[in-house]
Formats: sequence, structure tokens, C-alpha cells
Amino acid sequence: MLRYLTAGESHGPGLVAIIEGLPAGLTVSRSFINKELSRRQKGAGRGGRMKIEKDEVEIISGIRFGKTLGSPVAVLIRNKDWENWSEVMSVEEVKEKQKMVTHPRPGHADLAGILKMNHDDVRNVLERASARETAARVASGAFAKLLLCELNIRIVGHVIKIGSCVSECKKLPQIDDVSEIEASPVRCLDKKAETEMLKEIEAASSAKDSLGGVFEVVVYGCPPGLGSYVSWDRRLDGKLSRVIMSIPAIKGVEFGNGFELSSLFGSQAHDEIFYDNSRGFYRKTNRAGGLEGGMTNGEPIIVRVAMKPIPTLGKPLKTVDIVTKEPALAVKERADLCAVPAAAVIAEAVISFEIAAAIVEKFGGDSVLELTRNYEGYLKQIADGR
Ligand code: EPS
Repeated sequence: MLRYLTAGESHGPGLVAIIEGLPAGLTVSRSFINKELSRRQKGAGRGGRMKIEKDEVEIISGIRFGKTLGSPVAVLIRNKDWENWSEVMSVEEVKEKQKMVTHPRPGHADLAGILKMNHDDVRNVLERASARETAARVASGAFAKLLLCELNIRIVGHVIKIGSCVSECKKLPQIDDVSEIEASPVRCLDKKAETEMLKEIEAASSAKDSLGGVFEVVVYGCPPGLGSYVSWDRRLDGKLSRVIMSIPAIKGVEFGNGFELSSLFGSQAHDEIFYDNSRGFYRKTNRAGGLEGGMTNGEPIIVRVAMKPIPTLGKPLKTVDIVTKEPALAVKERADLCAVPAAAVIAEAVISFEIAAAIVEKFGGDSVLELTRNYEGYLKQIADGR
């Protein structure tokens, strides 16, 4: 079983992830993990915090001489901003009473969080609910990406909408498009839409507002049969939806043609099956987004994800003071204006982790050698059936 946990507050000393279940013998490059962390920090619309931080992992355990040991991997990402918050976020009692946050932001975890935890200071909630936590998820996902890479499974995420600007690029992004996506400040392949998106982000900034959008993630190279139809909680589309919806501000997810399928006849909605001696079974369309019956079907996995606008606003919305119960304006915390490009990177990470978990579940193996042997045996079994 491959799993991970994260800990850490946004303005605390740092973020931590513990990853358990990585097979032994996986080559780990710290520079690759740091590159993934840096991708998450980029993008037009990111807030002032990203100028302070330069996220990097310190590896605490589980790796020796550049390879996993098979024991839990622990990583630490220090918050550079901590030095400015050591009083406000002090672990020990402090002499001077710190200012409390009492104006919860509509759309954030603030109100439900204080009610649930019986807190009197919204900061006790927002520090953990902050999307800063996703840095630890991206670090964890980077380990999963390294494992997938060994099996030639590749992932690419790109932005298709910010605010009202939609990319006209209809082709599915390929692995060869990655450098072009990386070069775009909004991770968009359509240059015209990119210009419009940047203008819209500029306009939202002047209006002290925020923006959401839609991004798409495609996974190439998954064999058929990851996940399972036998029990509801083994379905891979369900597991993927859960991890994607767990990214802060995500409000919708669809696979393949998703919502559009609901208005088609069955005869138009499915991907007919063909057979060729060299390719084996194949499809001419991929409306299912690579998932049928809760399992991969061998076609690329295609996921589209809707992100709401960031709820922290320079022009705050109405709220209620939690102490006086009087009308008030929501707290103005420093935040991003648009984090859709960053969310695409985070989604790549959580999807990679879930697919790697499905691989470890199906092929087992305590070492990479054992896992790849089992994996190749399965690919051969499918090929021999031809
Ligand atoms: C984030 C760090 C946070 C926010 C942002 C994401 O840092 P700070 O609160 O110090 O500015 O910029 O979080 C949110 C937008 C949010 O709503 O929680 C990060 O590292 O991604």
C-alpha cells in the first residue's frame, strides 16, 4: 500500500510529508523534486508569498545513496516566511497577546472550521486550510512521478480556461508539448488565449478581485486494468475524483467528455472496440477518458477540473464578526489572485500518486526490480493474448 500524510501550517516553521510504501531501489533525484516544487510556485496571478519562498525539500529519511530503502520517506519544506511569523505562530506561549482574526472569509474554511473546532481565532483554521499545504503534496507526488517514469507512464497538465478566456486549442496535449506549456505563464498552449488570460488577470488585479478556471490533465501509458470494478471503493475514477476534489478551491471534475456525454445517445457516447495484431485492442475515440468500469482501459486518462476563484479578496465580501456577531467585511489576508496554473501542477502530483498507488496495489513488490518484473509479466500476458 502506497500512502502519504502531510503536516504543517502556512506560516509555521515548515511543511512535512511522510510517504510510506515506495518500493526499495527507486532512484530519487532531489533536484527533480525541487523542480516540481518550483513549477507549483509559478504562474501569473500568484501572490506576494511566492516571492518570499523558494520551496526545496530536505530529505529526512528513507533514502540512501540516491535510492529508496523501502522505509518511510520523510521530507521537510521549510517556510522562509516563518521568521516573520514566529510570534503570531509561536509554538510556545507568548507574552504579548496576538491579534485575532474574527472576520471569516466566505468561500474559505474559516467559518465552518472555527465552529467545528471550537476555535475563537480564524487563524487557527486558515493556517492549515491554506493551499500552502499543497507544496507537501507536490513533493509526495514527485516521488510517485519517479516511480511512474520507470514504467514509462507520463503525465501532462495544462490550463484551458481562466475567468472567461477559453483556449481554442482542441488537440490533446502531448508529452512533447511540455516545454511549451512550461514556458507559458498561464500553462496554456493557445498563445491568443494566453494573452487574453493575462489581460483578464491584470483586470482582476486592478479590481482587487480573483479568478478561477479550468485545467486538464492527461496521463499516457497506463496499462488496462488499474483500479477495479469488483467493489465500489476500488474504482479508480472514484479514487482520482477524491484526490482531485481534495485540492483547495476545486469544485468540479469530469473524465473524458464528462458532462457532455449526458446529452448524447448511447450510440454516440461510447468508444467502439477495434483489434489489430500489432496494437491489440484499441479505440478510435476516447470519450470515456481512459476509464471504464472503474478501471483504466489502456487509452490516455483525461481529466478536466474546475477551480473556483480564490476566496481571499482585496475587495472583501460581507461577513459577520464571530465575537460581536455584527456585520463586517472579510479579513484581507495576502493571497493569490489566480492559482489555476499552480492547481494544474498540484493535480498532476495527486493524480500521479493515486496511479502509483494503484500500480503498487496491482503489481506489489518490495523492490523496484520485483515490481517491474511483475509489471512486465502482465504486459506480456496481455500481448500474448493477441
Ligand atoms: C500559498 C501560500 C499562501 C497563499 C496561498 C497559497 O501564502 P500566504 O497566505 O502567506 O500569502 O498565498 O493560499 C491561498 C490562496 C489560500 O486561499 O489559502 C502557497 O504556497 O501555495
